Amino acid sequence: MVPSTLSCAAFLLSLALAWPLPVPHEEDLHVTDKDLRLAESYLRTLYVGSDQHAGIMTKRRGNPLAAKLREMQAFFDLEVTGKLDEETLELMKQPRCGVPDVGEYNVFPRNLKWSHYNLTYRIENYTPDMTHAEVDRAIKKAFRVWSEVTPLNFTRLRSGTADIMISFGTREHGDFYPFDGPEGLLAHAFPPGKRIGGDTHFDDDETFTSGSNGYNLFIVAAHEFGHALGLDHSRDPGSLMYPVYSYLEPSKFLLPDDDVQGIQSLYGPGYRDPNPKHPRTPEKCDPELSIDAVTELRGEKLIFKDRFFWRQHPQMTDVELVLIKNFWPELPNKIDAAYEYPEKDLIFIFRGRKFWALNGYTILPDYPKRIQELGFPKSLKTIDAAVSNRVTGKTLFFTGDKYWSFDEEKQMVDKGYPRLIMDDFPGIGEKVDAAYQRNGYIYFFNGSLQFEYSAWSNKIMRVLRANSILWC
Ligand SMILES: *[C@@H]1O[C@H](CO)[C@@H](O)[C@H](O)[C@H]1NC(C)=O
Ligand SMILES: *[C@@H]1O[C@H](CO)[C@@H](O)[C@H](O)[C@H]1NC(C)=O
Ligand SMILES: *[C@@H]1O[C@H](CO)[C@@H](O)[C@H](O)[C@H]1NC(C)=O
Ligand SMILES: [Ca+2]
Ligand SMILES: [Ca+2]
Ligand SMILES: [Ca+2]
Ligand SMILES: [Zn+2]
Ligand SMILES: [Zn+2]
Repeated sequence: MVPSTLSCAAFLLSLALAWPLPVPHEEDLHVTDKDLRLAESYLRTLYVGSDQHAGIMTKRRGNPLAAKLREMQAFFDLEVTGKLDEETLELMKQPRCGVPDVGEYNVFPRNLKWSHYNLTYRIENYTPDMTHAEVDRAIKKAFRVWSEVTPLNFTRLRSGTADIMISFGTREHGDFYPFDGPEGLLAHAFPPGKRIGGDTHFDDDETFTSGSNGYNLFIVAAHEFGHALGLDHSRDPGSLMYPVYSYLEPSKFLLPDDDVQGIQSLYGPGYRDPNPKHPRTPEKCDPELSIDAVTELRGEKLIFKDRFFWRQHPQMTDVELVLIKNFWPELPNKIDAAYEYPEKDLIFIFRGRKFWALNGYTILPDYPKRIQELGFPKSLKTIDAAVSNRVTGKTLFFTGDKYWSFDEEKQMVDKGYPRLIMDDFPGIGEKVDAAYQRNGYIYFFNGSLQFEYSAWSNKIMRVLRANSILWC
């Protein structure tokens, strides 16, 4: 085994600016020396395969870093420019695991897995950040994530050598893969094998917690144990094995389907899965796809579905799938409705009786507020959809079979509302899942359908599949 390719790390704790927001006025981008050093170290640590492996035998042509950069951009579904553009740089600043992303190029053989299913682990030392009991619980729970869906069985040893030796260390800690101080690298784990195989190290210059501050030890450990059992990184942003750290409340954690498929391809299913509901990442071209909410944001479209949204750049036909929490950690995991109010460069996001006002990444102070502050009755539990009608200047709120007209200037619901959707928007159905407007048309979503409605002539122009908004 060549440990050098197996080092696992995590990167800077910037609040997950996966793809930077378009700025209202394009600013000049200056790549600083610090950025360049970050990029170089990122690519050398995480995209090791292509030159250290193949490069041993064959001299590579061209610039190996540019080739690695293209690999990285392809892995993350970024535009493959081979240049250190802003989107790429922002992604490099995200906290993430440092196990290399390029499975195809890995030095160690594919399908490396344990040959016995009764694995042992030992916690060699502790972090001062948490009590011993908290660490023990987080580790045990992280193993349970995997044992519930496989025949694997994890037994804790308190002495001697276990298959998976777990320790906390800082900087150089005995395996020639030094950690990097606070932020950056979080942890690393070695794939199955003798001696160091399976071993999992946490960077104790991080603050590990059992909550949402710092890095949640359970989440980091569950990811690392995936490597210790033989999994590579996944490109599915909803998966646990996605390289970038994102917080999920441990009590609500369900192993995503992508990870279940991965681990079961190595070890098969378990005897009994107590939580058989494994969340699937939505597929944009699923013909049955329905949508939670849509809004424009500075010319882009954001299309919300479950824990995710797709970002659609105005000039590009491909879309990027992003976790809501990676963009706005304070927002809930699923939203009901969203609309943009461009006059103030704000978007409003609704979930249940609460709503948030956002300016780019920033949630305005004093939010969330309650929807009744907008003038809605106390009995109203949710907003289904919201859209700012550029033709009338009014914002429309849909809920059940009714809708309200809202005056942004006066911050008041207009008189005479709610009215029936059916009476004023005939043909679009008796409910609205999501709505947005563009060029004088309002697009209403109902299940897997989308109605293009002319706000000028008050009639349906076209009926489309909901997923045509994603270029399907
Ligand atoms: C695991 O199972 C193997 C074979 O069944 C056995 O030889 C070994 O002692 C077991 N190890 C532990 C730690 O239970
Ligand atoms: C797991 O291992 C423990 C201890 O060796 C044993 O008591 C238990 O029955 C095993 N469970 C399974 C599902 O193999
Ligand atoms: C809207 O969706 C509901 C079910 O989700 C369906 O019963 C209804 O017919 C749809 N309306 C239209 C106009 O397609
Ligand atoms: Ca080991
Ligand atoms: Ca670190
Ligand atoms: Ca909705
Ligand atoms: Zn990893
Ligand atoms: Zn280590």
